[in-house]
Amino acid sequence: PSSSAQLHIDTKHMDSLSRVKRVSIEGNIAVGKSTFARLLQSQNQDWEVAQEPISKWQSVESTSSQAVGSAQPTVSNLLQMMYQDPQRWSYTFQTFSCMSRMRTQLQPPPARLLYAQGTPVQVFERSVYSDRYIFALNMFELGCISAVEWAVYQDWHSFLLEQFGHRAQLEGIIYLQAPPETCMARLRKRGRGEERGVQLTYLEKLHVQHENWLVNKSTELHFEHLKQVPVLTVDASVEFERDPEVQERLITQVQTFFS
Ligand code: DCP
Repeated sequence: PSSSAQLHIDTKHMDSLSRVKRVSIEGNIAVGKSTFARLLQSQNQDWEVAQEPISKWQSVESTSSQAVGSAQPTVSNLLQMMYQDPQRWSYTFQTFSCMSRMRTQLQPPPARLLYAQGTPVQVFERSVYSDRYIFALNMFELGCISAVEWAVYQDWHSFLLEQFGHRAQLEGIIYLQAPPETCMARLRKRGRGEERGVQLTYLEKLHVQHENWLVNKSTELHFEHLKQVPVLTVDASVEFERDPEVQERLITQVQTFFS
């Protein structure tokens, strides 16, 4: 194609790209983010969920310095290592999880969203913001991330988002709110091995972090646009997985908010 035709196609492509809204689902561990995301996608063909890259954190490949070039790489479960020895592994885990999330959040939306009839929405389970303002901050406050590690984390996090953040900005946040006790019951029920040692006090701390950021707005945020992002708080204490009536109510709430 001639360069003017190419330019025309590129401009059209850019227009479709900028129509895609980016929304993240936030909430405590095991509150039901994945279920809710799947529900949204199944009810609306213009919505597409990007999965949380948790399987990558469960199998990190490495090679020991003595075995370079010869032995098979070792596969480590970094999520488990973090829960078993948080002082040693929290910084490493938070670095890795945020990097893998950054990759996910920077990926262009799938082609089918570019041709959506209505408003296309790309849905993320969590974001580079909850990584920092919920989990990493929490680990720092618990003393599992040292002051130096926290300074280093914040430095690269701010730098990367200043450089690439415009491509990862959110147009909305859905906060699934539920009492920590409810999340604890759901966590026990699903029985993810790595989370066996998680205590209620930990979920209570994470709950306060969510409330401070998304409800009380008392968390110090370092990105201007993030302070303006609209937040929809959804009551996720009701069991919505098998109740079509509750599902319909929640979906209507979300669709009204983002229309
Ligand atoms: N995690 C963490 N630090 C992060 C992100 C996640 O320690 N920055 C941990 C907490 C959980 C696991 O990773 O053990 C996955 O957490 P999520 O709450 O993101 O995902 P769930 O699968 O628990 O969500 P849901 O059950 O709501 O779908």
